[in-house]
Amino acid sequence: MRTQVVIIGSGPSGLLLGQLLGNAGIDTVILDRVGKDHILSRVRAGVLEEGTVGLLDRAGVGARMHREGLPHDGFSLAFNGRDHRIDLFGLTGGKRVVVYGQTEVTLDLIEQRARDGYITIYDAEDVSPYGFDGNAPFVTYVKDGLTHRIDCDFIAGCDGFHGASRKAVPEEAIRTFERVYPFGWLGILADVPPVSPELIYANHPRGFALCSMRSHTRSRYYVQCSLDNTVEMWSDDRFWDELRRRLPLHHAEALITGPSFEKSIAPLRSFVAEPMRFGRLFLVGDAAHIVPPTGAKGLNLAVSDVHYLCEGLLQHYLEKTDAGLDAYSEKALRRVWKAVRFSWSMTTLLHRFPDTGDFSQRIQEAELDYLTQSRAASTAMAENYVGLPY
Ligand code: FAS
Ligand code: PHB
Repeated sequence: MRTQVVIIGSGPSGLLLGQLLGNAGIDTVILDRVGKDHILSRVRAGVLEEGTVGLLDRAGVGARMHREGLPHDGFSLAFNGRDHRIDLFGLTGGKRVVVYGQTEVTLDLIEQRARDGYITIYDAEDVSPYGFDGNAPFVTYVKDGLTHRIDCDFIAGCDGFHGASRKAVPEEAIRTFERVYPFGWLGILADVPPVSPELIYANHPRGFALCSMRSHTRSRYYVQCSLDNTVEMWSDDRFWDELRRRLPLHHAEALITGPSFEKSIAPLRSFVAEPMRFGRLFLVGDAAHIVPPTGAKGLNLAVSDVHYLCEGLLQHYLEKTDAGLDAYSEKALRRVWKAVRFSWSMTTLLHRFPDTGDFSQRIQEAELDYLTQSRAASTAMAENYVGLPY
């Protein structure tokens, strides 16, 4: 088989890249090691920046997002028993975010790709990129016991943190930066109305909590937990009790609880691989960087990578220039590192670290107090949260 661009990974970055290229008449094949149901069973991000909304619209998959997504003009920071609203819309000159689950984004992209007849090969084992340091790259994979080869012009490594693309790069050609956080996020989904119409990020001496949602009837809640915890250690009752303890009283009393139908623990890390291009192999999204979900940046960073790479590939094929491809890694990394910084900053400000004693707790509370009282500091937080320009 031959195609123009092989995309490894059928998550949001691979699917969005495939859709944008397909809409421009550029052939792609997407390979994923698991099946569609597995991909759609993963519960991940929930907040879309305006840039992400715009690119999904450009890809022609924004209709359901606009119907079902929840535009949010602000969120609250809760600490010391009070909460303070960060007025995103007012502080950023009219920008907002949209609450719409990554699972729905992925489903919209999968369904559009199928309608357009673009090729996705699921359950592709041992996907391996080759020859990307030359002009004739190809990818092999195993399906139903048979080894297949796809020759192509370019390979997009959209296969996430644990994927094959970054691992195919010679060690001496790549530099990585990493910080692993000493705690995780225990998240649940429950069909109960959200405690607040906007998100609440809570700092508490017992640990961080986040109140989010997927709709007006489906809530997404998180509490910081120890890395040695398992979901089995957290009954629904224990979760709800802990969440109440970490919220200001008026929210704790208003909280509507019910049975969870999804419960998972996610570890937190900051990770960046440099560069993001190796000849004709381009790393995209989580394959190149990971951020703690505190700043709601993971999915949105994957989308801005797609924007830069798609621009470069369209220039290559339609304008016969490689300036965009040559600029991809530098352009993407400049935005990546700003989002990594913001996500690290939000995580450091809101979580209880092992060495967070009484002094550090007071420092966090003082910084939150300053941040919520200063228009300049709130504006800085707001413009990072809605998403820095591409
Ligand atoms: P993805 O990981 O989504 O997709 C990669 C795809 O590649 C997968 O379908 C995988 O099956 C496939 N793949 C992997 N290895 C392969 C191989 N060797 N061969 C073929 N295919 C392969 N972000 C937020 O903004 N907010 C959140 O709350 C949030 N929560 C998260 C919770 C968890 C547990 C995780 C892991 C991430 C979370 N994220 C969150 C970040 C997440 O949303 C990512 O940023 C987003 O999924 C990135 O999309 P992709 O780059 O497409 O990678
Ligand atoms: C979510 O709704 O899953 C979510 C929202 C905001 C975050 C992280 C996760 O910062």
